[in-house]
Amino acid sequence: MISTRGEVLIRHPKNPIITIRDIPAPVNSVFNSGITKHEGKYAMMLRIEDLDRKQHFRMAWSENGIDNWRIQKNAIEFKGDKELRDYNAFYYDPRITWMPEDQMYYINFAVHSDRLGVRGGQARTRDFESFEWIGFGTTPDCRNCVLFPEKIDGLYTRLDRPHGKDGTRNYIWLSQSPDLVFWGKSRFVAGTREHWWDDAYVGPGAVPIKTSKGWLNIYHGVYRSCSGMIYRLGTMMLDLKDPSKVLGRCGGYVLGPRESYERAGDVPNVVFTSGAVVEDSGEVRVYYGGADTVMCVATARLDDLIASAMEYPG
Ligand code: M1P
Repeated sequence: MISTRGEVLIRHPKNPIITIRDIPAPVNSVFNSGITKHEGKYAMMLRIEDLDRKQHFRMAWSENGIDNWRIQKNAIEFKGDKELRDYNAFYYDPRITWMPEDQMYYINFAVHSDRLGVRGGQARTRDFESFEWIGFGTTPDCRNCVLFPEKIDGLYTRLDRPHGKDGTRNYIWLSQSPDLVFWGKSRFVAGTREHWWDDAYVGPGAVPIKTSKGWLNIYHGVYRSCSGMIYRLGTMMLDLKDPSKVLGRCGGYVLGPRESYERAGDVPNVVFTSGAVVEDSGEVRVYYGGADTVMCVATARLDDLIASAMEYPG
């Protein structure tokens, strides 16, 4: 195994924890899946790419969040999804936010139409048995929408990542809504850093984690190398009352592609997170896709992630 010295996140020795061999159907890949805990079990919403390159979501359940995943046979269907179907799109990168005040899990995901562009899709569930389409939360082109787990100033609040038609200005923004229908109060949060590991794109990753120092945002940053993009994970700390304000940001990345399952796959050199679980012990498990092909997990102490996010002042 290659040394992880210098990275805050430590890979689990059982990585990759889910591959296509675990899926009870012929599929191309399983990666960038959402994660939460429900009734004491780890609930993962798998992003699966089929052999024809269509995508679907499926639930997977595990007692320990590492192995023995029970994978649902059928693709998730969203009730009332005519608007989604009419968009003639494929969808991907689900993020799951538990919102205690609504007693509801919200699911944010990217909805991509070749003709019209990519938008933020929104759905909800209470039990992971029936799912309801809420509606689009953005116009094109915007993805990587992640809902905070509580309202801020009485408003639903999300991070997202609009981008220019030419693939530029891939920056993290924040928007708020009274009802998940009307979104506004949009503010810039953080951009790329020239000549750093996150110099080409940045995008929100896991659902923000509330800490004593602020909202911990585990994000992905992309470096444009001579032989293609390299996707890595970093941390930043956002103000609790106004999360558009960056209090701190990591210097070095906290996880980058090093192992073969991160280096080789459909898209090489990618680690990409759509969710993390904070354990009572103070450990954070960051679930991530490797090379757009497999699912993996890496862990760190919450305190160490907080320290990394405060390395440079915002
Ligand atoms: O192929 C790498 C990643 O490319 C996209 O990332 P971003 O949203 O930053 O442009 C997404 O399609 C993501 O799923 C994928 O892992």
